[in-house]
Amino acid sequence: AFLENVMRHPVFLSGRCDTSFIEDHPELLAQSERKDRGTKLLRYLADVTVNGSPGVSRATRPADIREPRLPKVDLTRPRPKGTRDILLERGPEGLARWVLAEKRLLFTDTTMRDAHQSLLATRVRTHDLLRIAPATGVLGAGLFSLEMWGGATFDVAMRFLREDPWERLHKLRKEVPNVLFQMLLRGSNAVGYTNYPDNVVERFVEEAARSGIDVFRVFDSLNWTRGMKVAMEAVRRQGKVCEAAVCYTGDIDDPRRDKYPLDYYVKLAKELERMGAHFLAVKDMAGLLKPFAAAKLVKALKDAVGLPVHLHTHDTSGVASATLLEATKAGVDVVDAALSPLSGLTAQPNLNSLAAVLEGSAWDPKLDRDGLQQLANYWETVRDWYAPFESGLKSGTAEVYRHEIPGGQYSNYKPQVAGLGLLDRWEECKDMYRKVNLLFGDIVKVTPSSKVVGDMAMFLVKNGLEPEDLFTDKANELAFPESVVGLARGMLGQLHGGFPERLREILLRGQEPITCRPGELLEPADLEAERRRAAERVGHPVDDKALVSWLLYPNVWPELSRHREAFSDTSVVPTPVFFWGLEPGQETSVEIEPGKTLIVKLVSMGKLEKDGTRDLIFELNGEGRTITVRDAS
Ligand code: 3PY
Ligand code: ZN
Repeated sequence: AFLENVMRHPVFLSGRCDTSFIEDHPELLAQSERKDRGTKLLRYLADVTVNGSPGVSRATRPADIREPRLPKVDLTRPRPKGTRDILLERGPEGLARWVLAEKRLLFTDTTMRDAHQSLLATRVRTHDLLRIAPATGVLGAGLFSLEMWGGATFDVAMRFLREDPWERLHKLRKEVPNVLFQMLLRGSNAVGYTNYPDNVVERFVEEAARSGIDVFRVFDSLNWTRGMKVAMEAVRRQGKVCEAAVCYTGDIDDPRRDKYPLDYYVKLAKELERMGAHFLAVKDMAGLLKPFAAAKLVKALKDAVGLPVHLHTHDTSGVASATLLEATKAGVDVVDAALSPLSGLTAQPNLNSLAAVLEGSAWDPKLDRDGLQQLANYWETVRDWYAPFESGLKSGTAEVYRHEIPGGQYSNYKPQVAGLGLLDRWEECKDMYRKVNLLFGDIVKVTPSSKVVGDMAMFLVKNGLEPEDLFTDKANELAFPESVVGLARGMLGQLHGGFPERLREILLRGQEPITCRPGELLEPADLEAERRRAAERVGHPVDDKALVSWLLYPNVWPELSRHREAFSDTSVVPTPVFFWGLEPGQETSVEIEPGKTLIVKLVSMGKLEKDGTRDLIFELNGEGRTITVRDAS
């Protein structure tokens, strides 16, 4: 503490005192910092052991915690050349030309982002990603890209996992220098749920590009292309790959669903090509694209634009592999799939199986199938640790064609419904989601518009209402969810076909809707003033990345910072210990930085004292330590 005070002293910080003794002996500082980190980590372990981890019940601890087997790869040799080398040599246009010329079907592996977002509520931790990253760079060197960031990962990393998403990106990039890193970017909603000022979106893209993202899949939650422009241009300015997405909804093969016919997607694709996309993505976030429709859609898009077409879908129905195979026959260039243990259901189709099926065909992806199996074996074991976040869905379901809930939302909607005490009415909540979509005029549902539909559905079920009730006097007494009013006002952009007029009047209660781009109404953020505000809030300097975290998540990021102050960086704690703490007698090792490992053993847990605390006795690298913790359990 004394040293901490010295180091924080303004005179010391300004460098106006003679610090040569400390400078000559950096080992003293390092030792003291390490000791401090050790104590903070023990505090975390004591706290989680006694009080548990929020949202993680003790009952979900696997009886037998197995260690995954790491593939044996020779990391002393340079990584095999991969797609990132092509991007670095030829630029985004050169990469696109290379893809168009490839006969192979190329794959994006979504294991590190969408797959766990869709199956495990985005809870997979940096620790587990990082352990398999070096082997992924070797055994997965034939992949087009690894989708490993963006979407909900940014928020969940900070909010629930208490880790820094920028550090995740930075560390993974170091381990995988050869394969393209891909992220999902929600246009002017960046990696959040609301519109941000243009300069915030631009700063975000700049930092993400600088930190290692190569391919930005940009979409707008209403397919409103004006909402994508700022982000797309920012990506292009960084010299990175701008992959613009059309979000797929409805059914082009169903004449009764004529709001989104084939022509709607073709027009959008042409527009995105004009706006400067290097790649075109079809983002089928709920898995509604049926196999034969996929063939028609891909063919039409390939005829309409000169860009590589990249297909993303979800396997909620159980037939998404057929969709990918039909798309392959129709000439799709890249498809998204996930390693087998994190594939299927609300996630992507099975990469290992597809690689096997396509072997020897005209589209043979020429992947290292044995290698991918070894990666899959790792994830099979690791998934057990995330049991608390499983959605409970056991089989594919045709019901998705009715409710149209995106895969990434499904694993989130259910806990939200449970949180409102409505789990016994889960069927009703899913059906209300369908009804609300129709109430809004059949809209594109993807974050954040999908969240609005979910919010309204839960609101109606909770209040015992049906959509029709909104058109009666009952509506006057209701406090509608803010997100719903925002959508009706135009705060997420403009809906294809417009927002239903009568409903809009009811929701807005006299407020004027907007027709401009919401970002135009927001003043640019004063970045340096925000940096000062953020620093004041957390009591330490704020670098460029932390500033962006603050701008996007002004309530969540300070919590992460507080967690760090109290417990140090807990992303290095092994996952079962992070979620469930230690049992008396159990030992764990925590690598706090490369080559520096703490061996921690919980010797015993003391009884509950009158003041509501307990003493936990640990051994830290063999030395006895007692930590007193408040028992709030
Ligand atoms: C996200 O925005 O997080 C999505 O995965 C949308 O599909
Ligand atoms: Zn998805």
